[in-house]
Amino acid sequence: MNIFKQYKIRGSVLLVAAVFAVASVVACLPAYGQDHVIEILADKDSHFKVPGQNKPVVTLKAGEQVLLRIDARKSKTWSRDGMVHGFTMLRARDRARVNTWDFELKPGINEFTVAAPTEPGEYEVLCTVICSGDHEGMRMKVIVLP
Ligand SMILES: [Cu+2]
Repeated sequence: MNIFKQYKIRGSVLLVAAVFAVASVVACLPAYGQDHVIEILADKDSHFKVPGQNKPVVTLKAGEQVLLRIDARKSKTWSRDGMVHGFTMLRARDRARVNTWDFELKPGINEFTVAAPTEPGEYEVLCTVICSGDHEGMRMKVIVLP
């Protein structure tokens, strides 16, 4: 192997390493500067669950940016496009939709960066995919603090 060829190989190794380093940084970006990660399980028994809670309640501060990390597990039925649950939020007082909080969940981890409503109060998350006979009961409370 001549020196030129060696340099070439070393160069491509460096390039691959550089690309990998940049890709890793980019992959971390959505979580950068995020301190409020909310973990939710959209379970196969058609219930939302929050680790460490008997009844799932999520508490947010008005307007704060959060990273929703939702682990979705397939229930008895799912939508044609392969989504196993939905996740949409309503204002409890008048059932008005919070437009930015409307997601469909594929099996596995789903991550969304989203701002909490700016209006404090009580909200409700509903599943929007008919995931089983218990789908109607797939709800979770969200409390937005001032
Ligand atoms: Cu569901």
